[in-house]
Amino acid sequence: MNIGITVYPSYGGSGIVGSELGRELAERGHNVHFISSSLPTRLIELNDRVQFHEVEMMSYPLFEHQPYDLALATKMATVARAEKLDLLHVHYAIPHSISAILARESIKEKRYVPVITTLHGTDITLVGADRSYLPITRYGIQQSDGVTAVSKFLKQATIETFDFDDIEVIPNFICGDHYKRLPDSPLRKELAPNGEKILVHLSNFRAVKRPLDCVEILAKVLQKGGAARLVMVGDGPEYSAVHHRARTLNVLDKVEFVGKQPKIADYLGAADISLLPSELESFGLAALEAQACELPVVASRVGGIPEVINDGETGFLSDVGDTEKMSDDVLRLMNDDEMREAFGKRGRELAISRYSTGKIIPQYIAFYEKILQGKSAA
Ligand code: GMT
Repeated sequence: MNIGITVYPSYGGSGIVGSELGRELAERGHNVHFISSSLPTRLIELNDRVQFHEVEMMSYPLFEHQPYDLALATKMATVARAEKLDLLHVHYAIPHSISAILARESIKEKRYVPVITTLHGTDITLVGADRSYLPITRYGIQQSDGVTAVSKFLKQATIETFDFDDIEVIPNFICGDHYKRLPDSPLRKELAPNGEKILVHLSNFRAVKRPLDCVEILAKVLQKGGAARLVMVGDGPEYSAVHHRARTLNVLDKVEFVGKQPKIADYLGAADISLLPSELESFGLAALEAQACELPVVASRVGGIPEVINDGETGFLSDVGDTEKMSDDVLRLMNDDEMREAFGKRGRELAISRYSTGKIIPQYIAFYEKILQGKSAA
Protein backbone atom coordinates (compact mmCIF):
# COMPACT_ATOMS: atom_id res chain seq x y z
CA MET A 1 0.00 0.00 0.00
CA ASN A 2 0.96 3.64 -0.42
CA ILE A 3 0.18 5.30 2.88
CA GLY A 4 0.22 8.99 3.81
CA ILE A 5 0.82 9.65 7.51
CA THR A 6 0.41 12.97 9.28
CA VAL A 7 1.57 13.59 12.85
CA TYR A 8 2.57 16.45 15.10
CA PRO A 9 6.30 16.20 14.53
CA SER A 10 7.26 17.49 18.00
CA TYR A 11 7.58 15.46 21.19
CA GLY A 12 3.98 14.25 21.78
CA GLY A 13 3.06 10.59 22.10
CA SER A 14 0.89 10.72 18.99
CA GLY A 15 3.89 11.84 16.92
CA ILE A 16 5.98 9.00 18.29
CA VAL A 17 3.29 6.39 17.57
CA GLY A 18 2.62 7.71 14.04
CA SER A 19 6.35 7.82 13.22
CA GLU A 20 7.08 4.36 14.55
CA LEU A 21 4.01 2.97 12.80
CA GLY A 22 5.35 4.39 9.52
CA ARG A 23 8.74 2.76 10.08
CA GLU A 24 7.14 -0.58 10.90
CA LEU A 25 4.85 -0.43 7.84
CA ALA A 26 7.84 0.31 5.60
CA GLU A 27 9.69 -2.68 7.07
CA ARG A 28 6.70 -4.77 6.01
CA GLY A 29 6.99 -3.57 2.40
CA HIS A 30 4.57 -0.61 2.33
CA ASN A 31 5.48 2.85 1.01
CA VAL A 32 5.03 5.52 3.63
CA HIS A 33 4.81 9.26 2.97
CA PHE A 34 5.00 11.50 6.02
CA ILE A 35 3.27 14.83 5.47
CA SER A 36 3.92 17.35 8.23
CA SER A 37 5.46 20.71 9.09
CA SER A 38 8.86 19.25 9.93
CA LEU A 39 10.57 15.90 10.14
CA PRO A 40 9.00 13.93 13.03
CA THR A 41 11.46 13.62 15.95
CA ARG A 42 11.55 9.83 16.00
CA LEU A 43 11.95 9.54 12.23
CA ILE A 44 15.70 9.22 12.06
CA GLU A 45 15.96 7.45 8.74
CA LEU A 46 14.43 8.23 5.35
CA ASN A 47 14.80 5.78 2.48
CA ASP A 48 13.00 4.59 -0.66
CA ARG A 49 10.07 3.37 1.38
CA VAL A 50 9.92 6.21 3.90
CA GLN A 51 9.65 9.69 2.45
CA PHE A 52 8.99 13.06 4.00
CA HIS A 53 6.93 15.87 2.43
CA GLU A 54 7.22 19.19 4.22
CA VAL A 55 4.16 21.42 4.48
CA GLU A 56 5.23 24.81 3.18
CA MET A 57 3.68 27.90 4.65
CA MET A 58 3.33 31.09 2.66
CA SER A 59 3.63 34.17 4.80
CA TYR A 60 1.39 37.09 3.88
CA PRO A 61 0.83 40.30 5.86
CA LEU A 62 -2.96 39.83 5.85
CA PHE A 63 -2.64 36.51 7.69
CA GLU A 64 -2.50 37.37 11.37
CA HIS A 65 -2.26 33.61 11.96
CA GLN A 66 -0.93 31.43 9.19
CA PRO A 67 -3.58 28.94 7.95
CA TYR A 68 -1.60 25.73 8.61
CA ASP A 69 -4.68 23.52 8.25
CA LEU A 70 -5.16 24.71 4.65
CA ALA A 71 -1.50 24.41 3.75
CA LEU A 72 -1.55 20.87 5.17
CA ALA A 73 -4.71 19.99 3.21
CA THR A 74 -3.11 21.29 0.00
CA LYS A 75 0.04 19.26 0.59
CA MET A 76 -1.98 16.13 1.42
CA ALA A 77 -3.96 16.45 -1.81
CA THR A 78 -0.82 17.07 -3.89
CA VAL A 79 1.06 14.11 -2.38
CA ALA A 80 -2.02 11.86 -2.60
CA ARG A 81 -2.24 12.43 -6.34
CA ALA A 82 1.47 12.43 -7.13
CA GLU A 83 2.26 9.34 -5.07
CA LYS A 84 -1.04 7.54 -5.76
CA LEU A 85 -1.77 7.21 -2.05
CA ASP A 86 -4.24 4.51 -1.06
CA LEU A 87 -5.14 6.26 2.16
CA LEU A 88 -4.32 9.12 4.51
CA HIS A 89 -3.77 8.11 8.13
CA VAL A 90 -3.78 11.07 10.52
CA HIS A 91 -2.75 10.98 14.16
CA TYR A 92 -4.54 13.40 16.52
CA ALA A 93 -7.93 14.61 15.32
CA ILE A 94 -7.36 18.36 15.40
CA PRO A 95 -6.73 19.75 12.84
CA HIS A 96 -5.33 16.73 10.98
CA SER A 97 -8.61 14.94 10.28
CA ILE A 98 -10.18 18.19 9.02
CA SER A 99 -7.24 18.87 6.69
CA ALA A 100 -7.35 15.27 5.42
CA ILE A 101 -11.11 15.46 4.74
CA LEU A 102 -10.60 18.72 2.83
CA ALA A 103 -7.81 17.08 0.82
CA ARG A 104 -9.97 14.01 0.12
CA GLU A 105 -12.91 16.14 -1.02
CA SER A 106 -10.77 18.42 -3.17
CA ILE A 107 -9.48 15.54 -5.33
CA LYS A 108 -12.27 12.99 -5.12
CA GLU A 109 -13.28 13.39 -8.77
CA LYS A 110 -9.84 12.06 -9.73
CA ARG A 111 -9.11 9.69 -6.88
CA TYR A 112 -10.92 8.80 -3.65
CA VAL A 113 -8.39 8.65 -0.83
CA PRO A 114 -9.96 7.34 2.40
CA VAL A 115 -9.11 9.11 5.64
CA ILE A 116 -8.29 7.16 8.79
CA THR A 117 -8.11 9.10 12.05
CA THR A 118 -6.39 7.75 15.13
CA LEU A 119 -7.52 9.40 18.34
CA HIS A 120 -4.76 9.71 20.91
CA GLY A 121 -6.02 11.49 23.98
CA THR A 122 -6.17 15.20 24.53
CA ASP A 123 -7.64 15.59 21.03
CA ILE A 124 -10.76 14.08 22.64
CA THR A 125 -10.48 14.67 26.37
CA LEU A 126 -9.19 18.25 26.50
CA VAL A 127 -8.96 20.14 23.22
CA GLY A 128 -11.71 18.35 21.31
CA ALA A 129 -14.08 18.47 24.25
CA ASP A 130 -13.63 22.23 24.60
CA ARG A 131 -16.72 24.02 23.28
CA SER A 132 -14.70 26.03 20.76
CA TYR A 133 -13.49 22.84 19.02
CA LEU A 134 -16.20 20.29 19.81
CA PRO A 135 -18.40 20.63 16.69
CA ILE A 136 -15.46 20.60 14.25
CA THR A 137 -13.84 17.65 16.06
CA ARG A 138 -17.11 15.70 15.87
CA TYR A 139 -17.31 16.52 12.15
CA GLY A 140 -13.74 15.31 11.60
CA ILE A 141 -14.46 12.02 13.36
CA GLN A 142 -17.82 11.43 11.66
CA GLN A 143 -16.48 12.20 8.19
CA SER A 144 -13.39 10.00 8.53
CA ASP A 145 -13.64 6.70 6.64
CA GLY A 146 -12.25 4.85 9.65
CA VAL A 147 -11.50 5.80 13.25
CA THR A 148 -9.23 4.08 15.76
CA ALA A 149 -8.53 4.88 19.41
CA VAL A 150 -5.51 3.86 21.44
CA SER A 151 -7.43 2.47 24.43
CA LYS A 152 -10.84 1.23 25.55
CA PHE A 153 -10.98 4.24 27.85
CA LEU A 154 -10.53 6.63 24.91
CA LYS A 155 -13.19 4.86 22.85
CA GLN A 156 -15.62 5.25 25.76
CA ALA A 157 -14.68 8.92 26.22
CA THR A 158 -15.33 9.51 22.50
CA ILE A 159 -18.73 7.82 22.71
CA GLU A 160 -19.67 9.96 25.72
CA THR A 161 -18.43 13.30 24.37
CA PHE A 162 -19.13 12.93 20.67
CA ASP A 163 -21.90 10.35 20.58
CA PHE A 164 -19.87 8.36 18.04
CA ASP A 165 -19.05 4.70 18.52
CA ASP A 166 -17.79 3.27 15.23
CA ILE A 167 -14.28 3.07 16.62
CA GLU A 168 -11.73 0.26 16.53
CA VAL A 169 -9.43 0.06 19.55
CA ILE A 170 -5.85 -0.49 18.39
CA PRO A 171 -3.52 0.07 21.32
CA ASN A 172 -0.06 1.58 21.22
CA PHE A 173 2.83 -0.79 20.63
CA ILE A 174 6.43 -1.42 21.57
CA CYS A 175 9.44 -3.00 19.91
CA GLY A 176 11.00 -5.31 22.51
CA ASP A 177 14.36 -5.22 20.71
CA HIS A 178 14.65 -1.45 21.04
CA TYR A 179 13.31 -1.23 24.60
CA LYS A 180 15.03 -3.51 27.09
CA ARG A 181 16.85 -3.47 30.39
CA LEU A 182 20.49 -2.28 30.26
CA PRO A 183 21.80 -3.19 33.73
CA ASP A 184 25.46 -2.63 32.83
CA SER A 185 24.91 0.67 31.06
CA PRO A 186 27.68 3.23 31.82
CA LEU A 187 24.88 5.80 32.02
CA ARG A 188 23.82 4.25 35.32
CA LYS A 189 27.11 5.20 36.97
CA GLU A 190 26.93 8.69 35.48
CA LEU A 191 23.38 9.32 36.72
CA ALA A 192 23.81 7.75 40.16
CA PRO A 193 27.52 7.73 41.00
CA ASN A 194 26.93 6.64 44.60
CA GLY A 195 24.75 3.67 43.78
CA GLU A 196 21.45 5.49 44.46
CA LYS A 197 18.25 4.11 42.92
CA ILE A 198 17.25 5.95 39.75
CA LEU A 199 13.69 7.26 39.38
CA VAL A 200 12.85 8.38 35.87
CA HIS A 201 10.09 10.59 34.45
CA LEU A 202 9.56 10.92 30.73
CA SER A 203 7.13 13.42 29.25
CA ASN A 204 6.59 16.63 27.33
CA PHE A 205 6.36 18.52 30.66
CA ARG A 206 2.82 19.72 30.08
CA ALA A 207 0.61 20.47 33.10
CA VAL A 208 -1.50 17.35 32.34
CA LYS A 209 1.60 15.19 33.08
CA ARG A 210 2.00 16.78 36.57
CA PRO A 211 5.81 16.74 36.42
CA LEU A 212 5.86 18.81 39.64
CA ASP A 213 4.58 15.72 41.47
CA CYS A 214 7.78 13.93 40.50
CA VAL A 215 9.96 16.29 42.53
CA GLU A 216 7.42 16.16 45.38
CA ILE A 217 7.69 12.35 45.34
CA LEU A 218 11.50 12.52 45.28
CA ALA A 219 11.56 14.97 48.22
CA LYS A 220 9.30 12.65 50.26
CA VAL A 221 11.38 9.58 49.38
CA LEU A 222 14.54 11.38 50.54
CA GLN A 223 12.84 12.63 53.72
CA LYS A 224 11.83 9.05 54.52
CA GLY A 225 15.46 7.93 54.20
CA GLY A 226 15.59 6.58 50.61
CA ALA A 227 18.75 7.13 48.56
CA ALA A 228 17.46 8.11 45.14
CA ARG A 229 18.07 10.40 42.21
CA LEU A 230 15.43 11.63 39.77
CA VAL A 231 16.11 11.82 36.04
CA MET A 232 13.70 14.07 34.14
CA VAL A 233 13.70 13.24 30.42
CA GLY A 234 11.96 15.67 28.06
CA ASP A 235 11.10 19.34 27.99
CA GLY A 236 8.03 21.55 27.80
CA PRO A 237 6.02 24.33 29.40
CA GLU A 238 6.34 23.17 33.03
CA TYR A 239 10.14 22.89 32.94
CA SER A 240 10.83 26.16 34.84
CA ALA A 241 8.17 25.40 37.45
CA VAL A 242 9.64 21.95 38.07
CA HIS A 243 13.15 23.37 38.36
CA HIS A 244 11.91 26.02 40.80
CA ARG A 245 10.01 23.46 42.91
CA ALA A 246 13.09 21.25 43.11
CA ARG A 247 15.10 24.23 44.34
CA THR A 248 12.53 25.25 46.95
CA LEU A 249 12.28 21.65 48.19
CA ASN A 250 16.07 21.56 48.44
CA VAL A 251 16.43 18.56 46.15
CA LEU A 252 17.78 20.24 43.01
CA ASP A 253 21.15 18.51 43.41
CA LYS A 254 19.36 15.15 43.29
CA VAL A 255 17.55 15.90 40.02
CA GLU A 256 19.08 15.51 36.57
CA PHE A 257 17.27 17.37 33.77
CA VAL A 258 18.51 15.72 30.58
CA GLY A 259 16.14 17.46 28.13
CA LYS A 260 14.74 15.86 24.99
CA GLN A 261 16.63 12.71 24.11
CA PRO A 262 16.64 10.89 20.79
CA LYS A 263 17.27 7.53 22.49
CA ILE A 264 15.06 7.43 25.55
CA ALA A 265 15.47 3.65 25.77
CA ASP A 266 19.02 4.30 27.03
CA TYR A 267 17.65 6.21 30.03
CA LEU A 268 14.80 3.82 30.75
CA GLY A 269 17.09 0.82 30.41
CA ALA A 270 19.48 2.25 33.02
CA ALA A 271 16.85 3.33 35.59
CA ASP A 272 15.02 1.49 38.42
CA ILE A 273 11.51 2.91 38.75
CA SER A 274 9.37 5.02 36.42
CA LEU A 275 7.05 7.83 37.62
CA LEU A 276 3.90 8.79 35.70
CA PRO A 277 1.71 10.88 38.02
CA SER A 278 -0.44 12.34 35.19
CA GLU A 279 -3.76 14.12 35.63
CA LEU A 280 -5.04 12.19 32.60
CA GLU A 281 -3.56 9.66 30.22
CA SER A 282 -5.56 7.97 27.50
CA PHE A 283 -2.99 5.20 27.26
CA GLY A 284 0.37 6.11 28.82
CA LEU A 285 2.93 5.23 26.18
CA ALA A 286 5.69 6.21 28.62
CA ALA A 287 4.46 3.49 31.00
CA LEU A 288 4.57 0.88 28.24
CA GLU A 289 8.10 1.93 27.23
CA ALA A 290 9.20 1.74 30.88
CA GLN A 291 7.62 -1.68 31.41
CA ALA A 292 9.34 -3.04 28.31
CA CYS A 293 12.61 -1.97 29.98
CA GLU A 294 11.58 -3.91 33.12
CA LEU A 295 10.81 -0.83 35.20
CA PRO A 296 7.95 -0.97 37.69
CA VAL A 297 5.77 2.12 37.19
CA VAL A 298 4.33 4.29 39.97
CA ALA A 299 1.44 6.13 38.35
CA SER A 300 -1.97 7.69 38.81
CA ARG A 301 -5.09 5.59 38.35
CA VAL A 302 -6.61 7.55 35.46
CA GLY A 303 -7.85 7.05 31.92
CA GLY A 304 -6.23 4.13 30.12
CA ILE A 305 -3.37 3.64 32.60
CA PRO A 306 -5.04 0.66 34.34
CA GLU A 307 -5.22 -1.04 30.91
CA VAL A 308 -1.43 -0.82 30.67
CA ILE A 309 -0.25 -1.22 34.29
CA ASN A 310 -1.47 -4.06 36.51
CA ASP A 311 -1.74 -2.53 39.98
CA GLY A 312 0.32 -4.59 42.45
CA GLU A 313 1.85 -6.70 39.67
CA THR A 314 3.75 -4.40 37.29
CA GLY A 315 3.47 -1.15 39.24
CA PHE A 316 1.40 0.74 41.80
CA LEU A 317 -1.51 3.07 41.05
CA SER A 318 -2.78 5.94 43.21
CA ASP A 319 -5.27 8.79 43.12
CA VAL A 320 -4.10 11.81 41.14
CA GLY A 321 -1.89 14.04 43.30
CA ASP A 322 -1.45 11.51 46.13
CA THR A 323 2.31 12.00 46.28
CA GLU A 324 2.39 10.63 49.83
CA LYS A 325 1.23 7.18 48.70
CA MET A 326 3.32 7.36 45.54
CA SER A 327 6.45 8.03 47.61
CA ASP A 328 5.58 5.06 49.87
CA ASP A 329 5.15 2.87 46.78
CA VAL A 330 8.51 4.03 45.44
CA LEU A 331 10.16 3.20 48.78
CA ARG A 332 8.57 -0.27 48.86
CA LEU A 333 10.01 -0.98 45.43
CA MET A 334 13.40 0.57 46.26
CA ASN A 335 13.79 -1.43 49.44
CA ASP A 336 12.67 -4.79 48.10
CA ASP A 337 14.93 -5.92 45.26
CA GLU A 338 13.01 -9.14 44.78
CA MET A 339 9.67 -7.33 44.39
CA ARG A 340 11.16 -4.69 42.07
CA GLU A 341 12.72 -7.32 39.83
CA ALA A 342 9.56 -9.46 39.78
CA PHE A 343 7.44 -6.41 38.86
CA GLY A 344 9.95 -5.52 36.14
CA LYS A 345 9.98 -8.98 34.61
CA ARG A 346 6.20 -9.29 34.68
CA GLY A 347 5.88 -5.79 33.18
CA ARG A 348 8.07 -6.73 30.24
CA GLU A 349 6.22 -10.03 29.75
CA LEU A 350 2.87 -8.24 29.61
CA ALA A 351 4.22 -5.41 27.43
CA ILE A 352 5.51 -7.89 24.87
CA SER A 353 2.58 -10.29 24.96
CA ARG A 354 -0.08 -7.57 24.67
CA TYR A 355 1.60 -4.70 22.83
CA SER A 356 4.50 -5.94 20.70
CA THR A 357 4.86 -4.53 17.17
CA GLY A 358 4.35 -8.12 15.90
CA LYS A 359 0.89 -8.13 17.46
CA ILE A 360 -0.32 -4.56 16.88
CA ILE A 361 1.03 -3.54 13.43
CA PRO A 362 -0.95 -6.32 11.67
CA GLN A 363 -4.08 -4.88 13.35
CA TYR A 364 -3.46 -1.54 11.60
CA ILE A 365 -2.83 -3.28 8.28
CA ALA A 366 -6.03 -5.33 8.64
CA PHE A 367 -7.94 -2.15 9.49
CA TYR A 368 -6.58 -0.38 6.39
CA GLU A 369 -7.61 -3.36 4.24
CA LYS A 370 -11.08 -3.41 5.75
CA ILE A 371 -11.60 0.29 5.00
CA LEU A 372 -10.22 0.00 1.47
CA GLN A 373 -12.39 -3.05 0.72
CA GLY A 374 -15.46 -1.28 2.09
CA LYS A 375 -14.78 1.73 -0.15
CA SER A 376 -14.13 -0.26 -3.31
CA ALA A 377 -17.29 -2.33 -2.71
CA ALA A 378 -19.25 0.91 -2.29
O1 GMT B 1 -1.24 14.71 25.52
C1 GMT B 1 -0.10 14.32 25.40
O2 GMT B 1 0.68 14.13 26.28
C2 GMT B 1 0.41 14.07 24.05
C3 GMT B 1 -0.53 13.16 23.42
C4 GMT B 1 -0.34 13.14 21.98
O3 GMT B 1 -1.31 12.80 21.36
O4 GMT B 1 0.67 13.55 21.43
O5 GMT B 1 -0.42 11.91 24.09
C5 GMT B 1 -1.55 11.11 24.07
O6 GMT B 1 -1.21 10.12 23.13
C6 GMT B 1 -0.27 9.15 23.55
C7 GMT B 1 0.00 8.20 22.39
O7 GMT B 1 -1.15 7.55 22.00
C8 GMT B 1 -0.80 8.43 24.78
O8 GMT B 1 0.12 7.44 25.21
C9 GMT B 1 -0.99 9.46 25.89
O9 GMT B 1 -1.56 8.80 27.01
C10 GMT B 1 -1.91 10.57 25.44
N1 GMT B 1 -1.88 11.65 26.43
C11 GMT B 1 -2.95 11.97 27.17
O10 GMT B 1 -4.02 11.40 27.08
C12 GMT B 1 -2.74 13.09 28.13
